[in-house]
Amino acid sequence: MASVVQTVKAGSFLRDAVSIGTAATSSELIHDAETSGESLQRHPLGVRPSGNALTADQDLSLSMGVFGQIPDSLLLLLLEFLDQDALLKLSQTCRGLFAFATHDQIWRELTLREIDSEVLWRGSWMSSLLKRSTRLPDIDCRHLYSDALYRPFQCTYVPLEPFALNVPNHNQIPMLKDLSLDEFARNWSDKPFVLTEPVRGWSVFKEWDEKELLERYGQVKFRAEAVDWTLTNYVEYMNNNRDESPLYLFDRGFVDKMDIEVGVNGAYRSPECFNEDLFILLGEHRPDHRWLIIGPERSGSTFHKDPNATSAWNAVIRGSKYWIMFPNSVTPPGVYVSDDQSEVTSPLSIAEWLLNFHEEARQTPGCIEGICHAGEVLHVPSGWWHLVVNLEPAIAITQNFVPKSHLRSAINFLKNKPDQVSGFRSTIQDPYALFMERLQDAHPDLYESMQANVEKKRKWEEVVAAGDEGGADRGGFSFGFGDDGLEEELS
Ligand SMILES: O=C(O)CCC(=O)C(=O)O
Ligand SMILES: [Fe+2]
Repeated sequence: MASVVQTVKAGSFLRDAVSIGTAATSSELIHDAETSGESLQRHPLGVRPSGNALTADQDLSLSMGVFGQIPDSLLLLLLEFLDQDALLKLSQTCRGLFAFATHDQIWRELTLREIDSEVLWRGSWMSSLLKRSTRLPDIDCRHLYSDALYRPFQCTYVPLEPFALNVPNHNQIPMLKDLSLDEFARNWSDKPFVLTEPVRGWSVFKEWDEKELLERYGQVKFRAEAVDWTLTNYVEYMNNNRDESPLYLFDRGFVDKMDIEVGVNGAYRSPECFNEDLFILLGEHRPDHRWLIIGPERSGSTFHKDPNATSAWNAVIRGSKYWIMFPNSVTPPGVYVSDDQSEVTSPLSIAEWLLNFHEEARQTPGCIEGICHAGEVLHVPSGWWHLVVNLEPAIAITQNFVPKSHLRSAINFLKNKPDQVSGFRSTIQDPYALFMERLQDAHPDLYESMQANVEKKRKWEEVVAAGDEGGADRGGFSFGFGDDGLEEELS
């Protein structure tokens, strides 16, 4: 599931991607970064970026035997295949291999791969897996030059605020005090915006903070990427980890787990302007559509589109989130998408994307950005790319919905991309057929107009196919219906 863009809610699951890597950094560059105010954390063992090897008179990789000849990022990948005993033995062979075999990212992979049950967080993945505190001995690795080891530290400590500041005027996400259902349908269903006031009456907004949640739900298990951890354990992790891409709590079952009511008299409710939601017709068969999101600073979601061509709102209860978004037709810089959009590859971490692509992204036409603060709700229109990063520890609730203006996109998605449809229970064989049946019962007029649309598309495809017969080469020009193209062309 990891790399299928449309089939996951959270981009944080899309991290099995290619590392594009930051430019090799020399010690002079490190110095410059220090004076320019960029974060410059010394690697705990003193490992330095690979550029330093060019002028060095010592090199620890020369004593690593055959391992010293393998590119550092490949070596890390190979070490991920070892078990904990082998890693510990290897770490005792020489200083260079000590740095590689104790690299905490490897221990994270090992833990997440090997341990089914909950692992008690002890401040690092290595300590947590070994079930004891493992303060690493102070071994001097200043003469080990490795971007693969150094870069995650650079990314972990890079300050995020500068990326969220000085947003150019034309990129600014609109901030609205309030919006009616009607105004939303008329003018706003295709545009990102932030509602600045809707959350204030919610009891979750008044009551939820870390302390309160721990008291009430400390022993409840929530999903954080591939693991189910108690909230107490997750909060320990959240407050004391150095992961470049922190594990993100993203739980779709929170309403039941926390035993809360949703709606007018409930703990929270959808803001009025988002209340038209045609996926309600699916009743108990509707796909996953609401999530509790908790994460530390630096956690967030890498670029993705929301599932099944739905729109979403995202309410920040605590903390703040920086959002950067692009319309359907603009693939964000640094993101690579397969033709059918089922595969998305982007740099390994959010910080890495920010360091390498944020500047270019900001200048790309269509870019929309802004900060959503506690008490505010952000709208993500159907089909929009978005990357989100928590600027401070954050709690949020998000919900997906299908307004009438995006009904065609959702239907086309269910019909034409069945392999990318997500969130339905496995007992639902044909989500498209089920939805059309429900639509026909509840809104026959709407059903008719959607059917007419499908018929127009079928005829169009016949015409195009006929034109294609004979194998004429049309050169560079191609003309077809994407999901949204269909909507634009035929509505
Ligand atoms: O809060 C986040 O990390 C963003 C979640 C998201 O992608 C969404 O709500 O659609
Ligand atoms: Fe999303």
